Amino acid sequence: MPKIVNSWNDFDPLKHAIVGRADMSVIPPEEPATSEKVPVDSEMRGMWGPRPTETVEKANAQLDNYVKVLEKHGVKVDRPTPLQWNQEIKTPDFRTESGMTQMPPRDILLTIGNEIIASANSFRCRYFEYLAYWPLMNEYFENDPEFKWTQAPRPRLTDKSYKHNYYDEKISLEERLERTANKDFVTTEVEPMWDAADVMRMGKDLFIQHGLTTNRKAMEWFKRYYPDLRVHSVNFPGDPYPIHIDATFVPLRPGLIINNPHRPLPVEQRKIFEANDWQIVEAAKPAHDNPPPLCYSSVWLSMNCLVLDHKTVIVEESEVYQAEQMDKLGMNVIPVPFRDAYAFGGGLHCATADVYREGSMEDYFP
Ligand code: DAV
Repeated sequence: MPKIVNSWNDFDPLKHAIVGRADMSVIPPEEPATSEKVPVDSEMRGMWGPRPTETVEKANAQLDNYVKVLEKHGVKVDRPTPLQWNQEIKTPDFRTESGMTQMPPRDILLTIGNEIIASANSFRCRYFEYLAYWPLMNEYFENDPEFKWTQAPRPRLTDKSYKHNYYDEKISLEERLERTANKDFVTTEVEPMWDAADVMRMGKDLFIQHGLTTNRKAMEWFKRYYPDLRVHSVNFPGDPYPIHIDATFVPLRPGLIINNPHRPLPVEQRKIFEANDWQIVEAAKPAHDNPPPLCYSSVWLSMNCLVLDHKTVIVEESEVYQAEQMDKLGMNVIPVPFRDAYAFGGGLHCATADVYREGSMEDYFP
């Protein structure tokens, strides 16, 4: 039987991926984790409910087009099975009014070698999001005898998992940045919590962002679960809402990373890259001053690109500065329109999860 699942990084030749769907997406009500995340001046504060049908249709049209582009470039694409998210989510420990989406598989599924781990997300509304991927996981399980189908320990997400009154409408941007610098986030350390999009895979090394969606106990969990890998906790003090590493620190090929200039990796944490002759380049500025309507993410989705191989990258069509920089860095750029999908959970990288990339576990930082 064939090997279906294999991926050790974000740049080796991509052959098989999952692309999300926007169907039945809901703007979730505030909860201890998300109220901390929605910026005070965001139009989304206090608003929740099913996303307007027209926006879902537009997002799906761009997602479907993205799938066609990937297929044209030799990538097999699978899609999740949407669930009705506009219903109460309830466990013995908490209840919340609704779920969210199955648009960004990158937040939920972490592929490491022949294993796909479903994450331990800190948002209550995302508690059952993994179910949208279970039909695919089962299919891989039935057809690839080496595939390891894994679920990380489920967090309980009781009130003890969050700091209360952490957030207060009056808090200034300076205070937020100070908290980020002090690694003081809304989540507590009572249990491991992590989003898969906080993990940057680099062969033998995992660089994991400590921020609003991933805590220190998660780092400890990764260390024990993968004793043969090296786990590095990274943080980006310039980001007042540090959530997910893929609009902040994005590898393009072995030896080259683009870094959000507003969120530079601290000097101390650069050493491992410098010692191994990796280049960290400041990413080009975004082409837009604001994210599209009803979008959680920042304009830095400009750098949330999908690398198809060491020379080829997909960049959002309107992100002309990022495309130009990629070109200068020696990458062939494939432009794909995607802004209508941003509001559903992110950009071109967020919207995918790796199933198969060529290559094996390399040690890039010996
Ligand atoms: O800059 O808003 C978005 C990352 C989504 N996965 C940002 C981070």
